[in-house]
Amino acid sequence: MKQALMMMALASAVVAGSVSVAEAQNRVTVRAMLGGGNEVPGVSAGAHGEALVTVDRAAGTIDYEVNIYGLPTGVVASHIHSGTAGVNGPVVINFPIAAVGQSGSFQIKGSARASEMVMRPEAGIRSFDDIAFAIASGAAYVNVHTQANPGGEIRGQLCPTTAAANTFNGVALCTTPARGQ
Ligand SMILES: [Cu+2]
Repeated sequence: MKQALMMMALASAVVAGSVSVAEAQNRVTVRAMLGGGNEVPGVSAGAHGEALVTVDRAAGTIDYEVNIYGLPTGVVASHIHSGTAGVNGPVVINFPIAAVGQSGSFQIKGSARASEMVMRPEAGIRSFDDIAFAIASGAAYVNVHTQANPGGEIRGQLCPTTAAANTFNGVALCTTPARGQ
């Protein structure tokens, strides 16, 4: 009896383990530190920010939270663009801006589904998964456009913490320290 209970406990632990592995393979969270120096060409206006983006392939969603600090002029748009560090690329996700023209410190937060994303075949972006893999591997960036710098005032490359943190395919074109490191 005792042995049977142990076997049951072991079996449920194995099931629980396989569920969490499946979830990990479907979900990747990446961060970006946003600054004017990351723009191409660079901008020195003093604002900065941080973005947290979670790609969930099972749910078909990309959740984003962008904290912006000390923006001197009003925001006009913010996006995720396809492109590696140092390269400008096309918009793939347009963040709805609740208060266009807002300056200072504020947050942009939301969730996008595939139907709200922009496919860019010319940049190799033809599907939700193409966007998911670009974000998870460091081939996408967050950009904040303002009245003073409509081409982009602060930018941050979305990077996994390590190559292993990109559980989609293990590719990391850049890495960024986890919070607290
Ligand atoms: Cu943009």
